[in-house]
Amino acid sequence: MSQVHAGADPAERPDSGDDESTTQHAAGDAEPAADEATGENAATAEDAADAYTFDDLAVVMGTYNEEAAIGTVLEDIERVTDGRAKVVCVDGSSDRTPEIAREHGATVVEQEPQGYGVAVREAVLTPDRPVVVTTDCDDTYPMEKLPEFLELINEGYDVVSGDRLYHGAETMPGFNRFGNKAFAAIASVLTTERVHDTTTGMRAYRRELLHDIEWTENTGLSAELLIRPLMRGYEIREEPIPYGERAGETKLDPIEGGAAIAKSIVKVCLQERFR
Ligand SMILES: Nc1nc2c(ncn2[C@@H]2O[C@H](COP(=O)(O)OP(=O)(O)O)[C@@H](O)[C@H]2O)c(=O)[nH]1
Ligand SMILES: [Mg+2]
Repeated sequence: MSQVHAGADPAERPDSGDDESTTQHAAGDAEPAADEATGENAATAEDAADAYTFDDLAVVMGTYNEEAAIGTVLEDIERVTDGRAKVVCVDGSSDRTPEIAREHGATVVEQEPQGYGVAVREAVLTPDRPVVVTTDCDDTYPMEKLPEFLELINEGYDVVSGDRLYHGAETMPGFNRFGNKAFAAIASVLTTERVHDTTTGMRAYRRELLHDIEWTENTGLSAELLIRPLMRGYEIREEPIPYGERAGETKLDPIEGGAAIAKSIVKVCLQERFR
């Protein structure tokens, strides 16, 4: 069984009431994941030569009428990665979003708007780079964390998942915050691993994993992208991230979307359990 590794001391977690509620952080368990506390298995100088750089990184996103945010998001990626990350936008917009994306050198895949997961599945499968990072195109996710996400992949993790709830996610609408905590609780019970944020839009993945697993969910794709690898024994790391104020309007209806996500979590967990 794989373990979810916490990116910060679980004891310091603001919402941690007791030991049971904390993310496990196992020392000396199966390589290749390094243990942050001890530095065990940390990359050696020899490994560093094979380490992935920004030239191996793609940052991908679904974009749907995000002209209020896309300029900032793409500039942040460019600045943080020295313009070396490949950017893929799967776009269903009727505004200037795709033009702005092209002006910034992004690859734009045009697609009728069919929901979050249809776009993001296409986005994660498009680039031929070995490390793929997802983000929303709404300026809520910290592109400044890209170097750390890449570093954690270099340490051996298969998935690095940005945990918005660790720092409180004050900018998230209260209903969504409640829902996200509930999703994490349900997923933790069904996977028997403590996870803290199942619907985050910011994660890094090894490319092979994205192609080795069949993805079936739409609104629930983000949860699926965490749960299937977790239940198949991949090494997962949850890394605390700040979560910003959204630029532009949300594209997901909280009630309809929330119900779809809950359904996806139960379905995917049961499928993985009995596969
Ligand atoms: N291409 C495409 N992108 C979408 C669609 N639905 C949502 N998105 C994008 O997916 C990302 C997540 O949506 P968002 O509104 O931020 O959801 P929230 O974070 O739950 O509020 C954003 O970048 C949206 O533009 C869609 O149907 N097609
Ligand atoms: Mg968003």
